[in-house]
Amino acid sequence: MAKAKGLFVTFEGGEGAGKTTQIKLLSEYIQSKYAQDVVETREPGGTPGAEKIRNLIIQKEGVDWTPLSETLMFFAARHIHVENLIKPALDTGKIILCDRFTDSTRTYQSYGHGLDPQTIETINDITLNGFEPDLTFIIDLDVVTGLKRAKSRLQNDNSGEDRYESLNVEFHERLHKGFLEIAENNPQRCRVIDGSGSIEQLSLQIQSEFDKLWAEHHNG
Ligand code: T5A
Repeated sequence: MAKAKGLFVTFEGGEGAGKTTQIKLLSEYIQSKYAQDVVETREPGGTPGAEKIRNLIIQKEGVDWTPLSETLMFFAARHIHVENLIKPALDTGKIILCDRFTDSTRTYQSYGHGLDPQTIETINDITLNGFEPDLTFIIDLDVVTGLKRAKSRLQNDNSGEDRYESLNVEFHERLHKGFLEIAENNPQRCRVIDGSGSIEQLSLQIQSEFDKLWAEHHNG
């Protein structure tokens, strides 16, 4: 596969880990240090069609989704997002910073809801044909602190998105284990960042890892 001109960086982790906060800070850093166009986006969502699917999945309580039907919807949204926004932006040299991607489906739908991991990889192959991020930050934070932070954030917005935050602590512990296993199995792509530090401490580590990726991309 030909190397894309831009860079695709994803942020993963449990609820309230600090992904959104760190995307904003890295975006500012890249624009000021490298004078580069940055696209901040999220999953599920990122394009009008994918945002409609987000509303379906996240905001509707009490519907009869199964783990497989939910997974198909996440991948339907992801296919639109990749084809209509991410790949065209990469082709024009932009840096994409994306809040969640396929690793969230691997953790939430498989470790969390019990779908066979091979089913997810098969759907991933059909939908994305091997397309993966250049770099993934996994922000690692203990579940109780993350849920507390997510709750306080939800009290200050009106998104109405609390479906996953409301699931039990054991569910979130399985996600936590899942993210760490993904990082262990993909050391080239994934960097685990300790989410218990201050916003500034995390941001400096993330900047330093991004600088290494930038140097490899331009010199290698
Ligand atoms: N989902 C998603 C799936 O099940 N499968 C999939 O395939 C995909 C793609 C939506 C939901 O969909 C599920 C997973 C999710 O449940 P989301 O919109 O990303 O995903 O929702 P959340 O992960 O819930 O997003 P949050 O906003 O809650 O978490 P963030 O973005 O990680 O955290 P952030 O930056 O908003 O910070 C939360 C609060 O903590 C503070 C912030 O100021 C904020 O108030 N904070 C810190 N405080 C102290 N120290 C730090 N270092 C801090 N960093 C941030």
